[in-house]
Amino acid sequence: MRMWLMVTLQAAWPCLFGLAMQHYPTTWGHYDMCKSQVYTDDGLTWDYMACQPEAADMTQYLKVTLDPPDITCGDPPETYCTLENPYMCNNECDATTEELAHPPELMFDFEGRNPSTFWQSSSWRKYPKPLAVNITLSWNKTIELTDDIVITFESGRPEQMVLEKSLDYGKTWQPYQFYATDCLDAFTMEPKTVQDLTQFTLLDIICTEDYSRGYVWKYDKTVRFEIKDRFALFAGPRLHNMASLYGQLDTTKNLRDFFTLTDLRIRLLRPATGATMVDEGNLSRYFYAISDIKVHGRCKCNLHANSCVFDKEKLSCECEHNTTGPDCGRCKRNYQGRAWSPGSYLPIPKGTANICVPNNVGPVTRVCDDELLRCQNGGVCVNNIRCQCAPGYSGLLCEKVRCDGEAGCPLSDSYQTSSPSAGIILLLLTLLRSTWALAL
Ligand SMILES: [Ca+2]
Repeated sequence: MRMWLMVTLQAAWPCLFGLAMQHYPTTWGHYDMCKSQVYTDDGLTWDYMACQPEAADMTQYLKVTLDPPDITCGDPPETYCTLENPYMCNNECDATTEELAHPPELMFDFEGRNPSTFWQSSSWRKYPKPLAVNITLSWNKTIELTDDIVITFESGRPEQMVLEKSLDYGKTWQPYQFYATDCLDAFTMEPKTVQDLTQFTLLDIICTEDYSRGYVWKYDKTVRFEIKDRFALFAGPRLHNMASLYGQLDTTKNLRDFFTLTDLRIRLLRPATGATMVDEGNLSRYFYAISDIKVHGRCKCNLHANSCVFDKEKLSCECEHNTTGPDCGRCKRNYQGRAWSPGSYLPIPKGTANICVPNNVGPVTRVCDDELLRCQNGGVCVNNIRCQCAPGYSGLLCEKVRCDGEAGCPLSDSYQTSSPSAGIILLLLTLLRSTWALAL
């Protein structure tokens, strides 16, 4: 079992947390602890707080799917030319030879070696039919982005591309950003950059020409989706005011959802051509090749877990606060004393845990006992929280005769529900509850 970010010993946390705070006072990660033990008048108890897993490289946990599935180069083997020099044709791709194969997993392996490893598509040999490729990254789990998505091309960057996301495991898709050398021509959208966005237009979907320039810019190989610039609209240019961002994330569901996804899809629509005319005599100059994709984020656990495990090829939150589910999205059985709610980032820095509480806790919800609050008509008091009524009776203290008939209850039954004895019992119950409430 591959595990990551497992719960660290509670005792070690204050020390580690203190160190982290010293060096990175304003970064993500204020919410590392879900609970801590504190001394109160009642003795040692738990103090609960909002918590979330640390951000990580999410490409370790994804499944990649290509459409069309046979679009990877090398079957049959092909030789490619460079875009810059059509006579330089020494890029060979052969799926049957390890050194010459370019499978999709090479987009997610360790980078930093030279030459880099990369996935490559087959060439645009069917021109003028479009060379369209969808690369889908699936986590089978909701995750939250914490840093820019960065796609590094080994080929020229595409002339047209769309980055999309799904929040429902690939059933529906929404665009994140459009990329083109000419936004108007490709998508009938005015070109914009992330710098054009404001706090009010942060969720706008834009088309940018920043990442699609031709081979003149061949040393600039990356295409980005700018998460940090969007955060900076609330948190300031160096993200120094994260409280402001957290406050917004807490109160604006749309904003939180914007950075949340289960799948990403890179739709490559037109490869780099470096010119307005496509050289039909040498179509092996045109293809896509990607050496690296960076997706940094964290499991979405609704602020109810500080760790996430990867087990049986699936991520899931290690839920605290009496919650359960892959995203800690509901209360555990027997902990449904109040409606489930996500944790809250506010107040800074510990947030609010909004834990799930046991069903019927405390004296306020005491329903029956063997002295003053006796169950009526042969009912039995169960754990002081409910009367188990004899057949034919219902009500809090089994004081009512059950009437199941369609014709309604006979008059005598109605009378019985308001009989003096039941009335006195209910009055006593109300009085006792008030007394308890005052005592609290
Ligand atoms: Ca690589």
